[in-house]
Amino acid sequence: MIDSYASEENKEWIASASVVLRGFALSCESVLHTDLHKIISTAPFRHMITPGGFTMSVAMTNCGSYGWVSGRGGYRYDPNDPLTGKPWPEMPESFLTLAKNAAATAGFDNFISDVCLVNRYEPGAKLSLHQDKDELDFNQPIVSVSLGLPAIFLFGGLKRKDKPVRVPLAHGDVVVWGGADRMRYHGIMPLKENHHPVFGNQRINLTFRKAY
Ligand code: MD3
Ligand code: FE
Repeated sequence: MIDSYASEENKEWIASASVVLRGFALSCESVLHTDLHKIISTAPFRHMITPGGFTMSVAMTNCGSYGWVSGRGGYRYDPNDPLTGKPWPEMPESFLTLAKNAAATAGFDNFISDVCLVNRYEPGAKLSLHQDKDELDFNQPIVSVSLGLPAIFLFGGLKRKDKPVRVPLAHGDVVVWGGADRMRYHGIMPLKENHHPVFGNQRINLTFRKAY
């Protein structure tokens, strides 16, 4: 864990149980990049279909014991990748440790993630306001790692109509969401065209969850 995070000054609380840890993942960006490439060589990015029949603009893959999948039949966590019928790639140690350390820094001890959903945003891709409610235990936090191009995160309320707050997220930022904020509506604004020296013309988001 980075020393500077021993201090409360580096934690940007955006709600009572949600905190932005600016640059928390910077010290491990190269191992994350290497491990991400291993994952996508086995389980490539794909554009999933929503239950309503639309193709998502965000491309996704997973690693860990389960993966989040969407299709005409709805959303679910599946131990196997539907593209190959084989288990998702194992969660790399670098991912597991980063998520655990970030959660602990935010006050959520012993966060053992069993799913990492990997989202890839190319320019124009967005994620509409939604809630994450496919997990078993809503007392478990969610940890999100932003890599590559910056994006604007929309942080809404518990009702869809609540006006969202805009939170800019940059390469290396980690956000931990839990407790009272776990069921808030949230989304990502359409990604702007840009270039990142390591990740290129895209934003990668690692979303760590405990599904079961
Ligand atoms: C806030 N991903 O995969 S970070 C998602 O950047 C998702 O790719 C976004 O929303 C992304 O479902 C946002 C993760 C996130 C996840 C759950 C939350 C933020 C959250 C639950 C409550 C509040
Ligand atoms: Fe979400």
